[in-house]
Amino acid sequence: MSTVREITYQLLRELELTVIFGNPGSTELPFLRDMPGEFEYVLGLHERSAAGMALGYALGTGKAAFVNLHSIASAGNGLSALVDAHSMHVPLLVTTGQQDRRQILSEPFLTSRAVEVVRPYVKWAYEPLRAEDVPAAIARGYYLAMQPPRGPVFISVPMDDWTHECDPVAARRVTATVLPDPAALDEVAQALDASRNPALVVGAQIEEDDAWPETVALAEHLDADVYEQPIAPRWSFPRSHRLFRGGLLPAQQPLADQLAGYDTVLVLGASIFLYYAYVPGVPIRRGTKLFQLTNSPEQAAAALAGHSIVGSLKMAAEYLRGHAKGRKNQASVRRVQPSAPKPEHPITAAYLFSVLDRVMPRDAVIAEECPSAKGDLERYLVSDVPGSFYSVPNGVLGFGLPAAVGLQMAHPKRRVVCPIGDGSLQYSVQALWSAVQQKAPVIVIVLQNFDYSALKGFSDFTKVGRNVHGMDIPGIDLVKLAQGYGLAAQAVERTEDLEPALQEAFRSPEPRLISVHVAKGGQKCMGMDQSVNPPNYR
Ligand SMILES: Cc1ncc(C[n+]2csc(CCOP(=O)(O)OP(=O)(O)O)c2C)c(N)n1
Repeated sequence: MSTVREITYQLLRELELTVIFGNPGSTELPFLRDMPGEFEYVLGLHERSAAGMALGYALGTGKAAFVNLHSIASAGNGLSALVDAHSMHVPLLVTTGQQDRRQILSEPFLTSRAVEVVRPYVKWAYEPLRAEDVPAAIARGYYLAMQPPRGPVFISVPMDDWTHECDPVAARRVTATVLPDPAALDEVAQALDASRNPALVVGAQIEEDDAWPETVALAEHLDADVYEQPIAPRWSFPRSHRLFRGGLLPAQQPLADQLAGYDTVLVLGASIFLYYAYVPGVPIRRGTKLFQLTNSPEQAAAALAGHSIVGSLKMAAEYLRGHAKGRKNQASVRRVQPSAPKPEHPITAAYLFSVLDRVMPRDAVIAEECPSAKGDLERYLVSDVPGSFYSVPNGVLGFGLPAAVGLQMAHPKRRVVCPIGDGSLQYSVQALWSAVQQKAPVIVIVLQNFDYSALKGFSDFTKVGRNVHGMDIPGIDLVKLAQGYGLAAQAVERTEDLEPALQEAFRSPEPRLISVHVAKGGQKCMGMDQSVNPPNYR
């Protein structure tokens, strides 16, 4: 008979989970020993980086990624990556070691209560009751993780389980497409037929459900203006398209104002709505018909207004195009192109992104984490290719760099660029080392402004004032830091050095860090200024 360990590797092979992201400890060694040749172990020097690279890899491949962390020690350190996977619908199969069952009652060294700790942020958290159940639990976790909305699952495995004997577990096929209710879609089609001026709001689930072509076709069929969900984790519509109108603001009244001119609004694959600053109002102007198509029953239940239909975005968009009347000859206004920013000293984020847009390949992949420069990035980077933009919609820093490395591993033929703040870089800085070890040629562009500009901006926005400690981060030599991890790195101070530095990075087949001294972030808070009537926390 085979052991739990052998059966598990066989199952992982069948599920094509042959890349293992992790950071090892003693409780995982009985599993990790003598790893079969076709498996690859990707070491992260901190669990936020290990699980974060898995997150990027899963986003890039569109499949589940396997993670092996170390008892509660690692589950704690990696938790913020699980939170990201939860809010971004990313299928991660996370396993951790646990102490030996035979002595666990006495709570020895490394006893883990990780299952209880991670539970709110995973679809399933489990420690099998019998060693023999471990492979079947991993299989069950995999099918659940891949079921829309996708997400992380967590399985804790006592270290003595791997040597037990157990029966084989064959991989099964479990479908993952849920058809939306056609009768409910007919109602949407009727509302669209009766509409004078409909708008679409596009969300990340369009990419999750592989629905770019169907969404573009629907928008063109309806000749509807298209907005992007607030704080978009993915771009899911061509940004240079004539119907694209830009992003929605993440606050109640300003967002309702943006959509006030439309009589019918169709949200495709996003929540209704993701807010940040508290600016009370209404979710949508009274009289506007609001519909949500979502792959998430939770988001359907949580919507503040409108009718929600649960199911595949691909199916829904296709159905609506077939059943709603087409609209033609509407005078669609082209999106106003932002003016070219001037070269200034220090370099502005706007200038940096306008140059990057000129230099980068059109199919470049962006993993973004530059809080106060996000607005400039959205304005100046243009991409019309699916799978090109990733960001976190939950405010948890530490996502960008490891996600970029994982994305680069998943996309050997595309170039991944990681524009990241000098503060944000520090939350998972060890991923620089993994980029070198994995030969993943990520281009890390650090916006070094020596402070937490986004927090200063928020303080101004909400009248908290500037008398707050812990807002400055002077004295970090990012070039030396990167070189210490084995990365080629350079600093850019002058505008005229920026373009050559970027060009050289794209020419080089290796990972590289460019630290650009940029001006401190602006006064806006996620695109909002005082005109939106922000909350006053003074
Ligand atoms: C893990 C985590 N810790 C702290 C914060 C709070 N926070 C939000 S923005 C920010 C500043 C980030 O600095 P940087 O990356 O340099 O970007 P900048 O604000 O300068 O644009 C901080 C600390 C957070 N969102 N996540």
